[in-house]
Amino acid sequence: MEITKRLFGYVKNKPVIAFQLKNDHGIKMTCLNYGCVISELIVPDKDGKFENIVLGFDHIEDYIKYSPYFGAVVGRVAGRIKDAEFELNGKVYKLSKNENGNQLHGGDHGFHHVIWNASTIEREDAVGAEFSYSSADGEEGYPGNLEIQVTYLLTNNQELLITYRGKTDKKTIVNVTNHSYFNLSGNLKRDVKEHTLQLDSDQFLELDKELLPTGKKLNVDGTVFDFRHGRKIRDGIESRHPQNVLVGNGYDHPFLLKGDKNPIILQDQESGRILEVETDQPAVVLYTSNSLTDDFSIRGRRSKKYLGVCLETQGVPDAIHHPEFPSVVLNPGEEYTARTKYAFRV
Ligand code: G6D
Repeated sequence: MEITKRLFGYVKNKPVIAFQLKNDHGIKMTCLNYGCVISELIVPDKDGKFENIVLGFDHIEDYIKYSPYFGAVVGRVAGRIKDAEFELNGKVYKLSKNENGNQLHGGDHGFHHVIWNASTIEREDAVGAEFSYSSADGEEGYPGNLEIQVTYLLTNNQELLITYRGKTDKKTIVNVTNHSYFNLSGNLKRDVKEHTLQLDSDQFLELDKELLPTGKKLNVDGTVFDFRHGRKIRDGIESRHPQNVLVGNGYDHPFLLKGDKNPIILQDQESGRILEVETDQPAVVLYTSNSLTDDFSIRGRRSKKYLGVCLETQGVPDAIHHPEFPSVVLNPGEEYTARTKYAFRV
C-alpha cells in the first residue's frame, strides 16, 4: 500500500494537493482536496493492462474551466431543488440559483468547488484520504453550520469505499454523492454506448422539462429503463421514449433502489472490466453524459456526448418537496451517514 502527495495547483491562492493511493495489486487512484475530486482511477483489463477509467484532468485550470463535476463530491444537496427554495419549520430558505431558477448540485459554490481539509489514512490492507469541510450557516442559502466529512478508502480487495458523515447545529437538508464519470474501455478509447448495466430497480422517477422529478414513479417494465437483466447504454440513447428524448437522448434519471444486496453492475465487454457498486442509499441517478460538450479535451481526447456514465448513489432528488420520498432533513444531534462501495473486477 502506498500514498504519495503532490502539489496539483492553486484555487483562490489555496494549494490543491493530489493524493495518490496505490494498493498492493497495482490499482491506483488520485484524489484532490478540491471538491474531493477523484481525478484518476487506474485498474486492469482482462489482459492485465492498467488504464484510467474515469473522466478527469491533469491541471486544476481545466477543472475550473471545463469540468461538469468530473469526479467531484456534490452538495450540500445533490440534484435539483425546485425554485431553489424550501421550507423547514415554517421558514422559507432561499438558495443560490444556478439553473433555470432552480438549484443544481448545491449551487455554483457547492462542495465540488471548495477546498477541503485533508488527511491520509494508512492501514494494513487499505490506504485512503479523509476530507472535511465546515459548510457555514447560510452557505449557498442552506441553514445550519454543517460539518461534513468524506472518506475514500482503497483496499487490497480492489474496492473503493466511500463514507460520508455530517452533523449540523440547526435543522437543515443534506444529500451528497460522488459525481465520477466512468468509462471502462480504458483511457477513453471508446464511448460508453456498448457498456452494459445491470440494476435491480423496478421504478424510476419521471422528470419534467427542467429535469426535476414530477413525483411520478414509472415502472421500468417493457421499457429501456429496465436494467434488471442487463442492458446496453446504447438502448436509451437510441430510444424514442419521451423521457430518454427529454434528457438529450440517454438517461439522466433517478432509479429507486430496493435496499437489497444486489450490486449495480457496469461492464465493458471488450476490456472485460466490471464495476460493481453497492450503496445504502435509496436512489441512484444514472446519467449518460448526454450534455457533455465537445469544446474541450480530456487528457488529449476530444470531449463528446456519452464519453462517461455516472452512477450517483444518493437520496432521492428534490426530496424536500416530496414528502413521500425518504427524508433528507438532518436535525441537530443526528448524524448524516451514507456509504457506497465501488469494486473493480475483470
Ligand atoms: C446535466 O442533467 C444533468 C445532471 O444530471 C448532471 O449532473 C450534470 O449535467 C453534470 O445538468
